[in-house]
Amino acid sequence: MPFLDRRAATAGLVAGAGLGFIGCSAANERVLRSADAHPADYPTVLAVDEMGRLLEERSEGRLSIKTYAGGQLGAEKDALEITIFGGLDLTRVSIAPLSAIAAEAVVPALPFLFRNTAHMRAALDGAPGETILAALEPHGLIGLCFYDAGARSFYTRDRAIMAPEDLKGLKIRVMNSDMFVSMVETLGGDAAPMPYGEVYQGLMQGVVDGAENNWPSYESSRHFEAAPVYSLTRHVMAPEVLVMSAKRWRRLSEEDRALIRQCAKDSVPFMRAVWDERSRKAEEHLRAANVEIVTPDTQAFVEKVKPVWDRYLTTPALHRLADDIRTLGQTKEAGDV
Ligand code: GTR
Repeated sequence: MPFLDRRAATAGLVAGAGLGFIGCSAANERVLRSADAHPADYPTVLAVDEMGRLLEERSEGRLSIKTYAGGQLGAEKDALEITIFGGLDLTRVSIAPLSAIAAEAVVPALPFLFRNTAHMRAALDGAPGETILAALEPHGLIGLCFYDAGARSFYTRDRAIMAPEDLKGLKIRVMNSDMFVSMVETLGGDAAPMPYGEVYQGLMQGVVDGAENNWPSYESSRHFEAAPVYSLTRHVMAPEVLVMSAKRWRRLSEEDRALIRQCAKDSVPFMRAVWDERSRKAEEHLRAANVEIVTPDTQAFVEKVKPVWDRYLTTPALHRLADDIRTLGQTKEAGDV
């Protein structure tokens, strides 16, 4: 099934027309519209605001960014499709669902790939990160930068997940990603893809028994109210990515392209500082709230989920990319060359 279908193209037209930015009037060309599923005070939104501030300053007012937070332009899948179609200039999404358009995007979302935050940041700042961003370009998206998304853990309405077997019989909401479906099912659960904006109600009504996300999302979405058992499996560290419509990109001068790339890059350290602080605060708040937090031994999860890697690393190039990331920063054994 093509990623960009007719329904999405129509949605793009409707959203574009509604926002009044179909067409290329001078005023429209100055403001880049950016979508985000998170609320206005979430680190990803603040990061794109910061990028906009830098852009406006450095272009002396020629270019700026307006962010549409809180999913007001639709679910992430729709925002992404509209961006490819050209009805939206920028969108900030999780990298995971992008694997439907570029296979490389699955790699940083693989379970238990990154050892810790430093490892994740080093990989994304380096050659592997460049490769993944560049892989989006033939598909109508310019990958500008990665942002942090911490580690995702399972949360449920009432069952602690101490071992993969505890997922048995549970319907777990996942992002719109085949790999996530496969991961949850390989671990023994029942995967239910669902847009982020529908999860709270899904949990409340018992349509799903649980979901998985990082501390700040678990808190800001208020999912913790409906699913107050958080099991620190930390199974995925899929980063966020900021992408730009290649259609809009092609209308920019070389100079403005370079400026946009640089401003996006320069918003990353800002984002990381905001992210670290927000994660700490979210964890603190959730620990003080009525949330049961358990810490399972993750080794059984690591073992059980291994077949998922083979299922999604379908070419030698993808294997190499995953290997380059996995081995990055590992200290060499004595005798190694
Ligand atoms: C969040 C991420 C969102 C979205 C969400 C989800 O961590 O920031 O972009 O992907 O997870 O689970 O749908």
